[in-house]
Amino acid sequence: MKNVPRKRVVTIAVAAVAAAIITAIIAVGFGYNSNNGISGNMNNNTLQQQLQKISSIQPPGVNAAQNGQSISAMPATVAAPENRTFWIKTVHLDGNANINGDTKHPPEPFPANTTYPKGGGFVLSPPDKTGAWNFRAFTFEPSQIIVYQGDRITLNFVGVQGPNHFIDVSGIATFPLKRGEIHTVTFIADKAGTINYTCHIHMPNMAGEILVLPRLAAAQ
Ligand SMILES: [Cu+2]
Repeated sequence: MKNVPRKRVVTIAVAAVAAAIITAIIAVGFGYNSNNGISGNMNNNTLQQQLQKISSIQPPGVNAAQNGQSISAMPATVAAPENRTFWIKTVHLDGNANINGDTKHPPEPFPANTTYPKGGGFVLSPPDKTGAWNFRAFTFEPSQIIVYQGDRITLNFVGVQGPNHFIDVSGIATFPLKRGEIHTVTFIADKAGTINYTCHIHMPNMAGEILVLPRLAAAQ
């Protein structure tokens, strides 16, 4: 020690003490993690979350995103049946035109020779005194709904456009619906496949379908 400067000895001693403290902290830390129940449960939860993610991956052909609608309501996992509620509005789309045109629109001839499917779903109104004519198409909004087998489904039919409708939910319910009314139908989608909903007085285009996907992911 004779040749070692005093300052350096102090530095080494301080470093040794610091190392001992750090070692002790690490040792206590490991002991805490391995013996503490809360810490252990958190790790198990993380593992369960990972397993749930893996089990919720859907097989090819059951990709709901390909069907375009109601995607935002799709659950992340299909492990358990859910209550699922939809609001289905009666709608008519109107194409308005004028054989003479106006300042913003070119003249449009009346399609006098076009034929449409019978059933009331398409209505062509001839030009009035001003030359204005209209083509109307009835529909539901939404016209496609996707659920999983076993889900409890609530359909609220809302009469918004068109004074009268007569709606059939295939095999489940049939009822009239006037503008301003809401008619609710509740059922369990117990079979995979499709359930059609139609309006008898605006066919063939006032029609929709509920696509009931098999609960494959939950069984695997
Ligand atoms: Cu209708």
